[in-house]
Amino acid sequence: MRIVLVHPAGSNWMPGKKDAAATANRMAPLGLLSIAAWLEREGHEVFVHDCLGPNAAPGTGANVKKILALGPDLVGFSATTSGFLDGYDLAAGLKAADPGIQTVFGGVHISAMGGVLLEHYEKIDFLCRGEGEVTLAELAAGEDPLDEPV
Ligand code: B12
Repeated sequence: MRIVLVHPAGSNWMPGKKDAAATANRMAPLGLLSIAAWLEREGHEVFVHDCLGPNAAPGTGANVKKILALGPDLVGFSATTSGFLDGYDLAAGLKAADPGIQTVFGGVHISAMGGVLLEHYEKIDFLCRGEGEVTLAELAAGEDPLDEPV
């Protein structure tokens, strides 16, 4: 399966406060890189798209185009609270262009908020709370991660 893992640029949602997200969020996305290594070992083709990386495109539309050009079957988004809405905008753009693309969100904001996000953000197909390596590998293999004994 072709999988793109996305690190959204992020923004400060707090009204009246300085937005330092483009500086604060500019870092190696360690969680995504760990998942990418795991998925590659499982035989998947994996790309990491960092919206603040050296070849970053400015804005949602340009990033959606870059992700689409990679021809993904599944796109995973890593979200801090700052990155969540940006990630969701990208997911919505991808779904508008190709409704067959599956979207999955993970990261600290998802671990904190949990399933309630699925009620409000319809372009998200799956959420992953906690560590994503095994769960995403199961999803990519067509298994239902919820079938696992807990
Ligand atoms: C290290 C760290 C940093 C480092 C980052 C280094 C780097 N290159 O990544 C530095 C010091 C730069 C940093 C900065 C900041 N941080 Co910080 N940081 C952490 C810390 C301690 C660990 C994060 C980490 O690297 N974990 C290890 C990696 C491997 O795990 P992970 O990223 O969580 O990914 C795993 C899972 O979440 C999941 N997953 C992640 N993404 C995805 C995607 C998919 C599709 C799936 C399925 C799963 C999945 O699977 C991954 C692998 O198992 C956490 C606290 C914590 N214990 O999590 C705070 C934390 C993430 N930081 C936080 C904050 C607030 C900040 C700052 C805003 C602080 C500031 N005021 O400047 C900045 C900006 C960060 C930002 N993104 O905007 C908050 C975020 C709160 C929130 N609600 O979003 C946290 C949770 C601390 C806290 N409790 O308040 N941080």
